[in-house]
Amino acid sequence: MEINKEKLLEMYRGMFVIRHFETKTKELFAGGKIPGFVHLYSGEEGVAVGVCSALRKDDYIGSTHRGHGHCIAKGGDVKYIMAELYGRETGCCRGKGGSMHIADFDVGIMGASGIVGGSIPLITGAALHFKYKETDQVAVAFFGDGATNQGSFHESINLAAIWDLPILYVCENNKYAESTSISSVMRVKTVADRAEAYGVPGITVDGNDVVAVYEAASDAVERARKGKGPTLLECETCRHHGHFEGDSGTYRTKEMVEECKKRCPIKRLGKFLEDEGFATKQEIEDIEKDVEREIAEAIEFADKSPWPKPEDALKDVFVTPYY
Ligand SMILES: Cc1ncc(C[n+]2csc(CCOP(=O)(O)OP(=O)(O)O)c2C)c(N)n1
Ligand SMILES: [Mg+2]
Repeated sequence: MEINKEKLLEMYRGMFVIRHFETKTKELFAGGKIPGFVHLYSGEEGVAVGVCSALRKDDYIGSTHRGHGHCIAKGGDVKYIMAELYGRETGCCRGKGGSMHIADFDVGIMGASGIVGGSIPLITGAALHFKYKETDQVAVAFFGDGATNQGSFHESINLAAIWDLPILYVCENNKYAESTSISSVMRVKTVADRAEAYGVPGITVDGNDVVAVYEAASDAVERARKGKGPTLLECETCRHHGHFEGDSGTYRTKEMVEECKKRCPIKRLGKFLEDEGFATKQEIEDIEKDVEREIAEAIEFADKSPWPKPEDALKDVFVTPYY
């Protein structure tokens, strides 16, 4: 597949935006600026950016509790996402969703979910809608290795298989569900092996190689758009931080985390860009500086934004007052 300089630099920028957003989120959470819970995506950027780079704006994704990266890669504005993390009225869900519940229909983010495996049936429903309406849009379900032991995953992929729905099931296999190693809760060797049971293609790629993810996702997207049905795409990756901020991380040795950091998808693409003459060190630094400025503006925007009004607490939420 032809991949040009522009696309490569766009993917570098996309991954760096996520990394810098997460680095700042870590600091802001520790400083008490962000309430609730955060699950950082650092280390896994190659998956979100590789997959979303193969999508159109009108395609839709379903995301997870570790969803900042997916939403940014799909085109979510970092200003509104940061404001959402802050719980402010200007957030993309008016401050009512927070870190784990980001949605923005304008750019095809159907929604993230704090329920493991929760968004898989929802985005499968979007794929059914695309088929029914005969649009050529594609849906993507992002989920972790742990979610592949949820019934919602198995039921959804089976329905998508028999109905040939235009969807990609993208498993981010970071080898852990909280502190549980995937090898202790799955008898088959790879998550992709599970595809055979549903009669769909199952592919495993190095999730820290953004170009490999992009190429595999592009093939699966083309298949889906042509009405040939779903693909299960397993992306092997690892997270740089704990499961959530505050996790003591005792189930991984320091060496394992160091090893993971060496596999950084951003450093890897940066080296490739320089080695292959796609970009100079200076061009890469310029991109990084520009991103740092963009994130600083997003933080300032969130910090200065108003809190939601108490009288709006029941607006835009699925609730029937019983008083
Ligand atoms: C239905 C459900 N069960 C349990 C939890 C608690 N929980 C939150 S994240 C998580 C692990 C998910 O692991 P995985 O799907 O591999 O995603 P990762 O965190 O590794 O990205 C669990 C068990 C939950 N949120 N929802
Ligand atoms: Mg996992």
